[in-house]
Amino acid sequence: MESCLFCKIVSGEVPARKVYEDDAVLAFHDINPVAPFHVLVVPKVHVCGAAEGPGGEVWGAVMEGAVRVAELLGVNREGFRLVVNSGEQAGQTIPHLHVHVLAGRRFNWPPG
Ligand code: IU
Repeated sequence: MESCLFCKIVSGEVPARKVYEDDAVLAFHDINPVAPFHVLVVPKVHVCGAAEGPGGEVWGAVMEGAVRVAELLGVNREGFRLVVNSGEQAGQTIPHLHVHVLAGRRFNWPPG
């Protein structure tokens, strides 16, 4: 999708600090990290968000990518949090599906 920021990062038009890439997903450091490790995993195809019903193939790819990122960051044993914000009330600001991989500190529950 031409106007989508994350599509532009996927295509290379907008630079990002890449962590992991495969045929289906790209993972890159969040520009405004809220934890010592904060990486976004996005599907290469444009999907607006979870509410669109991405389907098992896309979900599988982004969640497997997220776990792969945790392994690559070396935080898979100590613990990490995966977050998907869906819609304005939940805090979604970029309308391209993304999983936040957060790690490196203790997280509260319930989230704010
Ligand atoms: P959200 O769940 O839609 O709120 O997450 C969007 C994230 O995208 C948020 O954490 C931003 O810091 C991040 N981000 C980015 O990494 N690069 C950018 O150029 C922009 C936002 I704009």
